[in-house]
Amino acid sequence: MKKKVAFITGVTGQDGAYLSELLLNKGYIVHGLKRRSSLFNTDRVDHLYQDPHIEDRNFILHYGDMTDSTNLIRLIQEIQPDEIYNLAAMSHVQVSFEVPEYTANADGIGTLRILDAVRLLGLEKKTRIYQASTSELYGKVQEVPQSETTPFYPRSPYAVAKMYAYWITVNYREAYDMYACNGILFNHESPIRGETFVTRKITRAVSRIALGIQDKFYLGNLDAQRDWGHAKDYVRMMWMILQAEEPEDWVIATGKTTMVRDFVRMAFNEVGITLEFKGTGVDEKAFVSQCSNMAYQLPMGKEVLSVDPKYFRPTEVNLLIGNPAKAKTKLGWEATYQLSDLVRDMMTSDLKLMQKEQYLHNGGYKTYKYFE
Ligand code: NDP
Ligand code: GDR
Repeated sequence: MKKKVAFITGVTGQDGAYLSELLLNKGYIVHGLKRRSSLFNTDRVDHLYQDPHIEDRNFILHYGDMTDSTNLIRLIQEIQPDEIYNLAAMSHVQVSFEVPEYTANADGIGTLRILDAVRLLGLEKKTRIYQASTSELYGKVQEVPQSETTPFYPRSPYAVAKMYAYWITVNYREAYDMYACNGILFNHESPIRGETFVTRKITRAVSRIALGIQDKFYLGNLDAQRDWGHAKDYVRMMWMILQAEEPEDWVIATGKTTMVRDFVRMAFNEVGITLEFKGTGVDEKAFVSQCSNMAYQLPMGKEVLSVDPKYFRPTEVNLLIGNPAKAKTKLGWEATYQLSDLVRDMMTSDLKLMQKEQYLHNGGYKTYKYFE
């Protein structure tokens, strides 16, 4: 039987890496779009890499960029994909306030470039398209929990760009009868989550603090509430969306929400450290109140976390909680990871990574890597 061919933009990102693994295991040929950068940026997919001299490769990377139409058209023409997963994006909400125009170009118009390439090449009936939409579309709370029918109120240049991408996907589906779908995914994390998203920033910092190679760390809004799932569960649903009979839009979430502050508590609990939070708003801090694991003993009362207003966003999304009922009833999708499993997975991985750093640190090498 002829192998299915998928094209993944954003293949070097968190979701791109997990989705590539999933599709390769299902027997697909996977083509991925990677950006040229001055250093290798393929860490997350290096384990899938195949020497270009091998015949019949099933994992092939191509240089390209979401801001370059001719490149996208040429690649789609060459690859003739059965499925396109458009995951590429400038995906950091806070950074989008600093690079709004680029974000609109890559995340918004970039999606149009993919849809239009498929149309121009006459692949409307062959190629199915998945668009990585986001719970950030809901923004300012209109309704909880948020479902496919909840009105949008985007609160950042990122969310506004993704709103354009959402609607242009719907429009191309309706105007040209294309199989194009939005997955409205709530936050999903993993051990390979980008280092500046809040969960990974927390699990890295907690690991370093527990191992004695960092003193404390800083966060912004500790009251924000997010519906956090595991990326492995969510990429499975991306594939399921493109196998459904009809093209539709889907909310993917766990249906539970947690405050940033409680994610911090859970991460410290993984190393047997209990925290006490004192103060409010910009004056809030967290101190060690108990250490129950002999391997990670910190002085009682040690300050390990402070709020730094530089991480506050000009407009914030305070509460996200999704209703995945449609995905469950129509496609049988359910999250298999609880938040506690996710935190454990991330902490186990970051503790291992940071032990390497600790080794270098103890050997007198400077290991501090700048991260926001
Ligand atoms: P990441 O930030 O980990 O990955 C983004 C990917 O997009 C990277 O491969 C990046 O390349 C690539 N990229 C960025 N800009 C361009 C560009 N101009 N041209 C080509 N490639 C580009 O994101 P995630 O894997 O977490 O998310 C995947 C998608 O899902 C994104 O669109 C995101 O906005 C969306 N999303 C994510 C959610 C989440 O919680 N993770 C929730 C809802 C939606 P490089 O490695 O070179 O930077
Ligand atoms: P989000 O994720 O903005 O929801 O977007 P992020 O992890 O960046 O923030 C979540 C919440 O934590 C608060 N916060 C901090 N965030 C960061 N990054 N750094 C901090 O120091 C910090 N302190 C508190 C934030 O204010 C926010 O409320 C993610 C991205 O993956 C998007 O691409 C995706 O679309 C959405 O999830 C769903």
